[in-house]
Amino acid sequence: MATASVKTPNRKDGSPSTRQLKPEQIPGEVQDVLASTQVIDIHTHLFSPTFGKIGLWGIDELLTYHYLEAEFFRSSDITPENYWNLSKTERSDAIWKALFVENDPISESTRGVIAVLNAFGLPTEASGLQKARRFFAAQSIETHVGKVLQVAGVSDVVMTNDPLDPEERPVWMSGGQNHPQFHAVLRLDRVLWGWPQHWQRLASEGYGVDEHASGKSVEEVRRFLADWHKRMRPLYMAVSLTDSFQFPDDSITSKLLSEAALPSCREFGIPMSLMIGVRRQVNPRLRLAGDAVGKADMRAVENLCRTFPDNRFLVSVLSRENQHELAVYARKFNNLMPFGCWWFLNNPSIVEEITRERIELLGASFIPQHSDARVLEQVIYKWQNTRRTLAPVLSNAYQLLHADGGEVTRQAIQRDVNRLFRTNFEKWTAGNAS
Ligand code: RAT
Ligand code: ZN
Repeated sequence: MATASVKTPNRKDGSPSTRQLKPEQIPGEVQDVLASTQVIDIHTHLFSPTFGKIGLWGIDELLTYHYLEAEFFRSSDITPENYWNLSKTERSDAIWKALFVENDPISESTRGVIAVLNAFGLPTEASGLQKARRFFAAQSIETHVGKVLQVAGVSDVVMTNDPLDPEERPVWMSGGQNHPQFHAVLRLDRVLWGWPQHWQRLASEGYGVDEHASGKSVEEVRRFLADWHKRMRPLYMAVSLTDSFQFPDDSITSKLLSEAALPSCREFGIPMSLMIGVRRQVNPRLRLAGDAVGKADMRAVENLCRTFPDNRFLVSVLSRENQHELAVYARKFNNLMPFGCWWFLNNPSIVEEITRERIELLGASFIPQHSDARVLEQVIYKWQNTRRTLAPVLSNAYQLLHADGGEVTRQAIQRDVNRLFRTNFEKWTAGNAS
C-alpha cells in the first residue's frame, strides 16, 4: 500500500502546524486536513481493470445502482418484473426520468449521481444524460481509474473477492491482478453461510468436504483458504452476516468460522471482517435492492472477541441501534476495530451521529468510513460526502478540547486524520497475529 502522502512535522520544529489554533481557526484547518489526506477505502465492490467487465463504471451503472433501484420503484409505476426485462440503457433511462426529471434528486444516492456529473463538468439538468453517456464512452478505463481515484482523494481501494464467483475466478487462476492501488479481500459468504449450496463446488475442486462440514472438512476448508490466500494475498478475510447471527451456536457457520477461518487468519496474520445486520431478501422482487436491516445480538461479537484474543476483528453493524454497543465493545476488546457506516447508514445525519459517538467513546481508534462503492465513480461522491460530514464533527471535538484547556494544533489534527483515514487500517492489516 502506498504510504501516506502527508508528512507530519516534528512537534517542536516551530512550523505553523505546531502552533496552538484559535477556536475560530479550527474548522478551516480540519476541512483542509480532511481534503488533503488521501484515504484508504477499506471495503468496496470495485475491481481493478484486469477484471474486465465485472468492474462497473460510467453513467448507466451509476444510475442502475441498487440503492437507486430501491428508490425508483417508489416513484414509478413500472413493476420490478417489467424493469428486469429492460436493457441496461432502458433501465437507466427509466431511473433518470423518474428520479432526476420528474422528481428532484434530493436523496443521498440520487444526489451522488449529480455530484459525479458535476465533478466531471457534465450538465446535471434533465437533458444531460446523453452528454454524460458520450463522455463516459470516450474514456479508457485504465486512465479513467487513476483520474477518479485522484478526484476522490483515494489512494487505495480494497476489493471484495469471492473465490467461488465464476466471473472472478478466471482472473485469479491466471495470475491475479497487480494494480498497485487495488487490494484483494477473501470474501467467504458462500463458504461460511452458503455452505449447503456451495460445498459441492469445493468438493468438485478436489477438497475433501461434505454437506455437514464433518470429518476432515474443516481441515480441507483450511487448505482451500491457504490456496486462496496464496493466490490473492488478501488484506483480510470477510463475511456478511444476518441480524440473527449468533456465536457460539451449533451452525455450520460458527463451526467453519471458529475452526477454519479464524485459525487461518491467525496463521496468515490477517484480520477477519464481519459485516452484521442484513436481512436478506425481504422483498426478492427487488433482487439486490431487496435486502433490509435488523438489529443484531452483539453478544456474538463479544463472544468472538473474548474467545479469540489472538484474532483481530474488523466489525461493521448495519443497524443504527447496534452502533453504541459496538463502540462499547471496542472499549472492552482491543482486538475489535469498528469500521464504516454502510448501506442504509451512509446518510449524513446518521454518519454524523455515529462518528460523534465513536469519537466520544474511542478517540481516533476506529475507522470512520468505507465507501462500499459498486460503481467506480461513486468514490467521488461518497468520499466528498464523508469529508463534508466529518468536518463539523471533528471540529466540534477539537473546539471542546480547546474550551477545556487543551492544545489544538494542525499537526495534532493531521495525526488523528491519518489514523482515521489510513494508519488504523494499515496497522490492523499489517504485522502478524501473535
Ligand atoms: O452496500 C451494499 O452494496 C450491499 O449490497 C452489500 O453488498 C454490503 O455492502 C456487503 O458487502 O455485503
Ligand atoms: Zn459491501
